[in-house]
Amino acid sequence: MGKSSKLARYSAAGLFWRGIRKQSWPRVWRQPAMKSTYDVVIIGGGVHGLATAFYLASNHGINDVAVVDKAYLGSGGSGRNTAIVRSNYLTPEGVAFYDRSLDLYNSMSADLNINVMFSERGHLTLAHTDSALRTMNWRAEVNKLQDINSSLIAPEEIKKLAPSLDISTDTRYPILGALYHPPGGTIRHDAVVWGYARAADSHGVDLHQQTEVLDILCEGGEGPEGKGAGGRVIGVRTNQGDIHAPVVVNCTAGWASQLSNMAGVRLPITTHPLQAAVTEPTKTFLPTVVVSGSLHVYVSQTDRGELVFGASVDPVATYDQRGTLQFTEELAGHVLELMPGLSKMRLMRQWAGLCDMTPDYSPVMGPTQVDGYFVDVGWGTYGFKAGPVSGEQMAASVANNNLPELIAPFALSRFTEGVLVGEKGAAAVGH
Ligand code: PYC
Repeated sequence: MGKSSKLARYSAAGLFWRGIRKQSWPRVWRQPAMKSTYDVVIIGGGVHGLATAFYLASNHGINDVAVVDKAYLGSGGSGRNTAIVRSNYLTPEGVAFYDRSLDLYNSMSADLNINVMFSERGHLTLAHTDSALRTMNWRAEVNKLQDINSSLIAPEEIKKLAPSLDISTDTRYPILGALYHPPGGTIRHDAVVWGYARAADSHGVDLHQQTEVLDILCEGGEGPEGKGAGGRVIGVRTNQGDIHAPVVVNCTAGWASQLSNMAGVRLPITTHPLQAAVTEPTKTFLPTVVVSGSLHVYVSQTDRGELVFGASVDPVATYDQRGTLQFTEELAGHVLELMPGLSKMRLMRQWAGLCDMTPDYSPVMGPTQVDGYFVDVGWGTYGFKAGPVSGEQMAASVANNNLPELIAPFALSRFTEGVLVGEKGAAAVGH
């Protein structure tokens, strides 16, 4: 297609006429037939899986790659999160890792040629108790040592940044201070999925939706069917047929441990739903992201004016993704303690996603005891913000069959070696 007709096809006017004439839209990525063999199969078509595919192709020249997803791209955690990004973690390992992700998010619109609507609006984590203040101070010091812009601020400064917060001292949970992290913010999560999908596709990666993995095929392992330690992966069985591949990467959230069992690799994960909700749109009045651990709530306002709320994970481990009235009631009560002026706002809808929680609130990444089987799992409530760096590092791990320095602390072996990366004090809200 010539340059001018391509322009006509994608220009605003071109798209407008296409819309009103009800012409079909150009496909953003191909729908290739599934081959029986690939060099690498990635399970999970969310940000992590797509980013891993993209960096495998773009950084390492490995493009005989299939990404398979049992539903549609971005249908799991990537489309259900509250789109918050930040790097103000508690452990030096966590800070370095999430900071690299923020770097990649910062240049993503240019790198992937798609507007991901990164809004670097600042991030406030409120402290309502002396012990929370101590933790925020601790985080601020760890952050500063790694050159992360993060500091403890007093209620008066908080009020300037988020005027709708009630900073009076006679509330049940008075606001005593906050960890302020100016580089934090929000990003349009769907755009991130679409950007990576389109970029991976343009490098020759095959994206297969509606393709569910039913088994991971192995040989030589000590367990039944050649699975488990000492074995090697030889492919996957899907509802669309078998794929032979010497490398399989598990980039799933929600069912990560069940899939891993298919390779005979047990993961220390329990799965809990996390619920979120959105209000009707209003004028912009909340310029930052606000998180309260004690009140189990975080909130930001979208460019459309809606408030997006999230909570802690539900207390019971389950794969059920239904919303509950208990969540809505608790959320409303807690939000009104923080911002009493919102009492007339209406909630429009709520949803849930699945969070794979590990004992130390850090992910599990890299090779496993089954040769060729890699994991990028255990993403708890922090998976979206880690998508780019995970893709970059997992691609390097697969390409070089090693554990890159940035993700070495998150190896599965840490649970047997007892070297945990305790991130609970910085993992979103009190869980
Ligand atoms: O860790 O920043 C976070 C977060 C936000 C929403 C869920 N987790």
